[in-house]
Amino acid sequence: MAATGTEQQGAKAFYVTTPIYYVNDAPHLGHAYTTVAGDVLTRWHRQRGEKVWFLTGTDEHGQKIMRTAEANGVSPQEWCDKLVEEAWKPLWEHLEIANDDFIRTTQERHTVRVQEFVQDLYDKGEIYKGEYEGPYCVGCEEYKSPGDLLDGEGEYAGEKLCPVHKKPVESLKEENYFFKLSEYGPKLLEHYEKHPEFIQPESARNEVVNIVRQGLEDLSISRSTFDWGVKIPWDDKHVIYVWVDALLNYATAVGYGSDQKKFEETFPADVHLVGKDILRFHAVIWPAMLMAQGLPVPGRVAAHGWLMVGGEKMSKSNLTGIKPQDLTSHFGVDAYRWYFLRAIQFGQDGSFSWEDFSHRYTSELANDYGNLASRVAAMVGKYFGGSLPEATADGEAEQAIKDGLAKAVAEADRRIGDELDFAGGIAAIFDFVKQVNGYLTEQEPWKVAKDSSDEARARLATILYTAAESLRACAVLLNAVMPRTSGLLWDSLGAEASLGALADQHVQDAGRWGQLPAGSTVTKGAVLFPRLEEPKSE
Ligand code: ME8
Repeated sequence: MAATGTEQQGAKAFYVTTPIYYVNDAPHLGHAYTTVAGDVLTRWHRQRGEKVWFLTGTDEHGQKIMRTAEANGVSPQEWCDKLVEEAWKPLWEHLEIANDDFIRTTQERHTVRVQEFVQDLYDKGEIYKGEYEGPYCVGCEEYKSPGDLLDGEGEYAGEKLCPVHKKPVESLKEENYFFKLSEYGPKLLEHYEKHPEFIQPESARNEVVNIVRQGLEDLSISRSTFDWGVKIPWDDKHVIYVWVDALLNYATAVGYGSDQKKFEETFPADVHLVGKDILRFHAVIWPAMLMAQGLPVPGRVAAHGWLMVGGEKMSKSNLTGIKPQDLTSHFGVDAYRWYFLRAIQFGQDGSFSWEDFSHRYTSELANDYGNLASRVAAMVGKYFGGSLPEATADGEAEQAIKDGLAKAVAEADRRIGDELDFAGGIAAIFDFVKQVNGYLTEQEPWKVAKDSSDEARARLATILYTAAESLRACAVLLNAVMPRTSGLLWDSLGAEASLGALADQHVQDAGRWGQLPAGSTVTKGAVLFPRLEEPKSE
């Protein structure tokens, strides 16, 4: 049962964010990976009965966007509007992302508050004017340390390259405003020490701690050679550095400076989900900005690995043309949402392969899970006229299923809900699916059905009830990952009539046995995971 509005009044929401993505191009598999992870995490917490806030959006300022718009002969605003409306929002809708808000950094609710934030820091003496001279990568929108650059070869011989983009960096010499980031090193280290959970995974945490230990430099927070950005309020020849502008979305979107109640009920984020490429911004610069303002810092910055293609980080330039929609049209949206979280350990890099996806789809989704659902519905139809029978002959085999379910629930809840170990949590649920399949294979209900004695009928009823009640739990546990097929299964079990909406079922309660009442109307619904068509030739 969902927690009631009164219970939740005033409580802080479990607040999760994705990065706000650059709209210089359409979203690709990498962006969808983070956003789906956020969606699964927040759906899981909603199904714990918690109040939740899930934010995503787009990062629209800076030189990269400006240059892309110029190259396409339109204004940056026109470019962003088009991409957001025609590419970004439609993809999130297609992937069934249930975000509570979508922030765009060109919105006034954001820009005005960014100016106020920066003005405040300036008034507090945290910002000073100086000169920046050094390399800058427009691809990363980041100031680089000379020591991190690569020596160019071939067409780039004699130039210094960004280690991420493998393209020449630009040499900047500008009058800039600086934030006194260097002063926050000790405070940050103290925070990391006191809150070991602040940066996830452990390897990422160590990397950040090392960077901060080596000493931080002050951060240039303005640019003066172009104007696509939020103006520095006291000096409009400068625009605010795009990362300072972007990070603040996490505050401005939840009422910073405009709706104190909403802000207090939401901020700070419990989890900032990020790719490891932008961990430093979130785990060093962002908390330092908040500390300078006397605001609370986020609970956790969780960095995941990269989706790789051909041994390199998947990016707009090396995608080999695979779009999320190419995969969803072949495998379906639910399988897409499931695959990347199931196949790649969150936090580590992973490669996508069409073969691996097809293989896992067929063995785990279609054969193990989909078949189980359709076989059970078919047998309840055939042997009991579609009315779920009562279990009156529970024995050891049934107890093993109940125990297996209790274990799967506890493990999935801990791994997905707390540890962000999506692969481990999903595996726990699918181990249970396997166990139920094994149970049916051993119990052979199709053989028991041949015997019409009372004892055999009771046995058959018990076996089918056990399998259906197990499926009831699977629908609840998999709803966060695969909302469409879980809904179909819920319908096929006739569960809504007695238990209510699937999204209102609490995950931590999914193991309580006996929830699906005898007499429920079980129908053979749509096939959950149809057989795949011939794989496309690549
Ligand atoms: O960095 N594998 O935006 P961005 C996994 N605007 N995830 C990937 C990926 C890959 N190959 N490629 C991209 C920005 N991502 C800034 C963020 S936040 C205040 C500002 C995902 O469009 C991953 O989440 O370059 C990564 O961190 C993000 O997209 C970068 O998106």
